[in-house]
Amino acid sequence: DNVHDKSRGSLIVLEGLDRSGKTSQSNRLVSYLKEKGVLVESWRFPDRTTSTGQMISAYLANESQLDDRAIHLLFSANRWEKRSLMESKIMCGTTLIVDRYSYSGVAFSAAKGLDFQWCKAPEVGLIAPDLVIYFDISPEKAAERGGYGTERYEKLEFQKKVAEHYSTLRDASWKIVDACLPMDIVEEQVREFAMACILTCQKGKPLNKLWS
Ligand code: Z5A
Repeated sequence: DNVHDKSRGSLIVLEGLDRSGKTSQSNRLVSYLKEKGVLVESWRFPDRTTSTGQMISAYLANESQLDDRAIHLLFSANRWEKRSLMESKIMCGTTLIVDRYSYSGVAFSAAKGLDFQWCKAPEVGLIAPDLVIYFDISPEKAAERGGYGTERYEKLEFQKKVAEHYSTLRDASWKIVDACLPMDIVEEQVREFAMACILTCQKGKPLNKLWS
């Protein structure tokens, strides 16, 4: 009985344009939660360590070419192959802080011109995040941050389209942070959103499925 009584962890997803600060804030949040005694792990998609992840990584680095739909499905498969592990960790009480998830999958592929609903379809049934934090920054401001590297999607015009698709995906449950504020202020807001979410999940909020 004790096993079933144990409260679950949360699935917290960070989304935003390239250079919006997700990686920095994910690291800060995970350290903070660890200090608070929360069981927590830092995750990111794509997970470049698996075999699908290696194909994705080569594609992003422009070392391989793939059909737009094929790469879309690889990104999705890269999440599906982690689904059951994510579920068991969450149900055993671990909170996952995840840098990018299905919303990136849809926003980036739709920005290439693929049909929006077609892009959502393979994501349906994955674990729904308990909280999505969106790091809001204009594509121009993001591009100013150290400039873009050589990865495939790091181009201003493309990031503008990605931003449009993110606004279509956004719903009332998303927490939006102004990613142009000083990092310490962003960090403070992210902590508050995360702590509130973790408490709600501990109190028994059910784990849902995405877009179903
Ligand atoms: N992709 C996809 O197509 N389909 C999918 O399903 C998924 C992803 C999951 C993976 O990139 C690419 O794959 C991505 C989407 C696509 N392509 N793009 N673009 P990734 O995850 O490997 O890389 P990234 O997410 O784009 O990470 P990034 O470039 O490292 O950005 P970030 O994590 O958001 O930002 P950061 O590294 O924390 O910060 C960037 C810089 O800004 C850094 O110098 C910071 O010190 C600075 N910074 C951060 N916050 C601030 C504030 N508040 N003020 C000033 N400066 C700041």
